[in-house]
Amino acid sequence: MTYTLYGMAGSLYTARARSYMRVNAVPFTEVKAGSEEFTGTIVPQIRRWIIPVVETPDGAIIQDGADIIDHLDGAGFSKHPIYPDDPHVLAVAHLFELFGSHGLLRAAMHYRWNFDDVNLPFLRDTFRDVLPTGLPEEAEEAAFLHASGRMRKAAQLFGVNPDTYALVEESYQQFLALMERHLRTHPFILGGHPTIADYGLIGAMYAHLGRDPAPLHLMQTTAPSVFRWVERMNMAETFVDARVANAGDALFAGADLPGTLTAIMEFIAEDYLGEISAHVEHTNAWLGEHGEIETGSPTNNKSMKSGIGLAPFNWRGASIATVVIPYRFWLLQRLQDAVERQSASDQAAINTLFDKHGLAPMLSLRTARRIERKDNQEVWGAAV
Ligand SMILES: N[C@@H](CCC(=O)N[C@@H](CS)C(=O)NCC(=O)O)C(=O)O
Repeated sequence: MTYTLYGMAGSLYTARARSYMRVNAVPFTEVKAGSEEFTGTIVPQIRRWIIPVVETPDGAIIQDGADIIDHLDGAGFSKHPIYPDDPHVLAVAHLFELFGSHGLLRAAMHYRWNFDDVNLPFLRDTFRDVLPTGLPEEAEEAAFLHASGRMRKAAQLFGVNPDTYALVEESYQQFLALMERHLRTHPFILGGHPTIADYGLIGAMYAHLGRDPAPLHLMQTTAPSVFRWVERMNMAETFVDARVANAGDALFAGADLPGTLTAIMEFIAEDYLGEISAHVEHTNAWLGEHGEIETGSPTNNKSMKSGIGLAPFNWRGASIATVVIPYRFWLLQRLQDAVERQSASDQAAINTLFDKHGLAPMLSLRTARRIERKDNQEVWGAAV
């Protein structure tokens, strides 16, 4: 009954799936993505090099963090519901899933790749996970330079460049301070147990920002409660902390959410709404020029590649352009679909809640075609 997780210790999206598997005590073996098993057997089946991939005990193969978590949730592993029952809190959970898995990329990439004096020896070792085993030293160094060079380029595609370094640090340190304030009294983002909100955030907060030496130091010295949450998100044991014990297992409910949480929602509005809006606008213009795309055809998008180009927008006073990743629209749809399933009065209440915190457009921004997932890939859906 053992699962196999193919991934890498320093991979953001592997961290999301691994966190669910650890917290919920899923029996699994982790196999590095540089292994012959992964490149020779798994990659040909999913037709692209991408991690994480999970192989189930009966041989099914699943790529994508959200799909892996949903599959394991469906198999009954979740110790607590990972989708909140309360309609308001469910919508907020989806918001954090989207922001968590894509809104922290600038911080993650900056704090990994622009602190070479502190980070580089550690990264060189961590990247051995994606290299074939037993390479001679020189070949290993060449392969590391190649892989890290790709990632340094990817950082630029996410908007990290010398002109934005200071802004990226300002933004992340604000976020960290808000998270610290919240997690000082609440064990998880939405209350007493982890949900898709935590699993969305843990990718960047563990793999890069809670593991690479420079940002780990920042987290431990300025946000100790966030660091403890990162630890909790990587263990199966229940940990009772006197400071947060009163919370019990329950999640928040209703529209009256703690101020420490709504402050983070307002941060997301300020920091991320402009970017996702620009991406939707860019995509709709691009789709207008590409009427030939057939329904069901792959978006051919790897997260690090500029599948459908760069979208310009203003971020904290700077003009930047970032790579448009269709997968984000799939997560945005999950939020909107979850809201649309609610009663008319709950939908109105969620709108009011999102509007109050500057997030109303998150519920209405739509690409002209849906993104679907088929055979472990993102594909274009029908026009909406
Ligand atoms: N939507 C996917 C994204 C996975 C992803 O982008 N993984 C990165 C590593 S963290 C990757 O494999 N990139 C391909 C590459 O570097 O070529 C998921 O959430 O699982």
